[in-house]
Amino acid sequence: MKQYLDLCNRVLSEGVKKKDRTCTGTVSIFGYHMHFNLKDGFPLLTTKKLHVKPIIHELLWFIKGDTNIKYLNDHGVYIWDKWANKNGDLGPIYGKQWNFKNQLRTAVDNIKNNPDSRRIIVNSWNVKDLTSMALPPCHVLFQFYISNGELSLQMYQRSADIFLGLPFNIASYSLLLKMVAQVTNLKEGKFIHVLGDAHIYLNHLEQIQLQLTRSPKTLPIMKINSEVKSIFDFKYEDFELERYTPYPHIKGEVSV
Ligand code: DHF
Ligand code: TMP
Repeated sequence: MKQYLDLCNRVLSEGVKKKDRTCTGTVSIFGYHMHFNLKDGFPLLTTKKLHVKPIIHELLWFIKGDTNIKYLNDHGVYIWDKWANKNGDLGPIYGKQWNFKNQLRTAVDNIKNNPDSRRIIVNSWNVKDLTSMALPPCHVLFQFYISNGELSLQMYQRSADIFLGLPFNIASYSLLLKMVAQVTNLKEGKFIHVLGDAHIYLNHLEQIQLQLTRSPKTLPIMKINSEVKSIFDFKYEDFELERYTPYPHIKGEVSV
């Protein structure tokens, strides 16, 4: 996870101060990419402790097409509460879009049946729905690529909260890659993460500095139940994280 610390250093040294929608203010750069080879372990940040429970539940919630926080809350996950309306709805965000016209199912089918296709894409930036979403998609689009029996995934993120959201996003898409590789009988390749506006909120600077004093530890291993054969059949109990020995958690306020 040296790449994450490299990004933090880059933003601190070359970033420009920008006002932002939430009025917190950020330091930001535009355009950055990271490569995570899943053979090196599961890219879960070690320079602060992360909980995998919200990461796993959020991903299962996207896959099943749900956009109401009730499922998350019922499983003790509260990361989306601040953006939901009084009925718990978030509008047609990721879950709705991944399943719109069966985008995700079609992507998995194409990986199996047409692996050289250059069109294996799932796109959440549905222009007609943007104004009804609680937040327009941050992770906008992802594409799969297959070579030498290995599956890779590249994702474009238009806006990245480097301290809070980004570590979740890295783990979430790496997990999605592992799940899709398993159900398509492919080896796990790389997760490639492309960032647009990559920013550190001004009220996260101390937390980032603290992480920069910590040297990354060996990555953990994420085991998933090898019996599961459809991307739509995974359950929380199918995941097991091993050998995760991070530095302690660091709190930070989320800008709404
Ligand atoms: N807005 C902003 N400003 N930043 C975000 O990262 C963000 N992320 C959203 C929605 N809106 C956002 C969805 N994802 C947390 C993590 C991811 C997330 C929302 C919130 C969060 O609060 N993480 C805390 C506690 C997590 C836990 O419950 O374990 C953390 O310390 O990582
Ligand atoms: P924006 O819509 O004005 O860009 O604000 C969204 C904020 O949320 C921005 O700081 C990026 C952050 N974010 C992530 O970093 N990852 C996520 O998965 C989500 C949903 C949001």
